[in-house]
Amino acid sequence: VMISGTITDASGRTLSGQTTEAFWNSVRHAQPFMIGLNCALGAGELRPYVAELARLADTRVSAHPNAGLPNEFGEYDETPEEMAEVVGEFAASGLVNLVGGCCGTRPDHISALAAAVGSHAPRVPPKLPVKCRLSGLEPFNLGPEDLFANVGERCNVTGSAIFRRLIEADDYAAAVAVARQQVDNGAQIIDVNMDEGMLDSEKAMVTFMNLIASEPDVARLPVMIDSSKWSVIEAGLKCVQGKAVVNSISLKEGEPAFIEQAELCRDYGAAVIIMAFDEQGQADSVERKVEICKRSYDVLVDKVGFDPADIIFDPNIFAVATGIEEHASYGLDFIEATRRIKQLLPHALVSGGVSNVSFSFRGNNVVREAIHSVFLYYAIRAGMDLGIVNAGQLAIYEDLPTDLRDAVEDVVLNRNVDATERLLEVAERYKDQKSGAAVKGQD
Ligand code: THG
Repeated sequence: VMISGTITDASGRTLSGQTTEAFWNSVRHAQPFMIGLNCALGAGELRPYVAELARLADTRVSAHPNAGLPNEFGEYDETPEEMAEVVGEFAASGLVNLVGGCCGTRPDHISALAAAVGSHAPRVPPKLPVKCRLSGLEPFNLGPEDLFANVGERCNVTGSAIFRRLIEADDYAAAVAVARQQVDNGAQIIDVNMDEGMLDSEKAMVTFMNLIASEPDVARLPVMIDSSKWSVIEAGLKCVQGKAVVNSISLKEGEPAFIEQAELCRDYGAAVIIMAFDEQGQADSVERKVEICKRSYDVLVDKVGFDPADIIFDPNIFAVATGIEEHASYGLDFIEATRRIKQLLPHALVSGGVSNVSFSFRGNNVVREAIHSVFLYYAIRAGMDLGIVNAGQLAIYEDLPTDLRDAVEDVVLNRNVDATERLLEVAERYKDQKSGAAVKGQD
C-alpha cells in the first residue's frame, strides 16, 4: 500500500483539516510501503510538509508536487528545469525515496526530475521514540517523557446528569458545548459515552462524533470511544478521521472475542484501553490486576500483532472510604498495580477513571477534588500516564489544606484502620464550601 495525501493550501492542512503529523498518525497503523504528499502546491510550497513527513514517517516518503501554482488561466507555468531544481534539493537533503509530478507536469518534467534526483542516495527512515501517537486534526503523542494527560469525562450520559439530559432532549448543540468547555479546561482527549438504556446508543454516538468532528476547537483532539457494547464502539470508530482510543475491551467474554475485537481495533487504527477484567470478573487485588494485564498484553502482542505503544491498561479504580473493609486498599492496589504493569509490560500505558475513587463523597466536591488530587499525586509517580477526569476541577496537591490532605492521604494510602472515620469528620468542615476549582475557575 502506498498512501499520498494533499495539503491543500498554506494552512498546512489536508482538506479535512489535519496537519501532516495528525494525518500520518491516522494512517500509520496500515504500515504502508510508502507515505507521501501530492498536488495542490508547487514543489517550493510543498517542501516544509514533505520535510515534516520525512522527519516523522518510519517508512518511505514520496512527493508529487504540481508544476507550481496555477496562473489566472488555471495553467501551470513551472518549467521542468525550475521544478527539478527544487525537487533535486529534496533528494539531496534526504527527504524522499520517490518523486514524481502531479498537475501541470508532463513527460519533460519527469525526465528533468529523474535527472535531478538520480545521483542522490535514497532517504533512510528515522528511528523515532516509541509513543502512543494519537490524533484528531492535530497530533497527540504520549510517551514516557510526556506529562500526565487529561481525558475529559463529561461527555458521558451515565457520568453527567447535565449531558444525559441534553442528549435525551436532542440538544446536540449544547452537548457539543460540553465538549468544548472541557477543551477550554485542559482536556487533551475527549471521552464519549452514550451507554444509557433509554437511548439508541449507536445513533447517539454517531451523531455526536460527526458533530464534534466539525467543531474546530474540539476536533483538534483525539476521541476516546467509551462503551461496554462493541456495536457502539464500532459505530463510533467508523466516524473518526483521526487515531482514536477504544474504551474498552477485555478478556471478560474469553480470548476468542477479545482477539476478534482487538483485530478490529488494529484495523481501524485505534489505540485501546484494556480493562483488568477476565472470564472470572473484574480484578480487585494487585496480583489479579497484574496477571490479567500481562495475559492481555501477551495475547495482543504475540497473537494479534498489536503495537504495544497502542495498549493502555486500566487496572480498575474503585471507590475508597465506602465503609466496607475490603475496599480500604483499593486506592493503593491501583497504584501498586500501575507500578508493576509499567515495569513488566514495555511501552504500554496506564489509565483509569479517576472520579470513581471518590464516589462515596458525592455531594462534597471539596473532598472529592482533594481525593483526586492525592490519588493522582501518587498514581502518577507510580507511572500512571493518563486519566479520565473532570478537567478543570483538579485541585493542586500543594494547595490542599493540611488537615484535609492528611486525612485524605490516610484513606488513599490505607494508612490507618480509622482513616475513613477521620475523613468523614474532616469532611464535615468542608461540606458547604465551594470547591477550590470552582472558585478559581475563571483564573
Ligand atoms: N475506566 C474506563 N472508562 C471509564 C471509567 C473507568 N469510563 C466511565 C468512568 N469510569 C469515568 N467517567 C466518569 C464520569 C463521571 C463521574 C465518574 C466517572 C462522576 N460523575 C458525577 C457523579 O456521578 O457524582 C456526576 C455528577 C453529575 O451528574 O454532574 O463522578 O474507570 N476505562
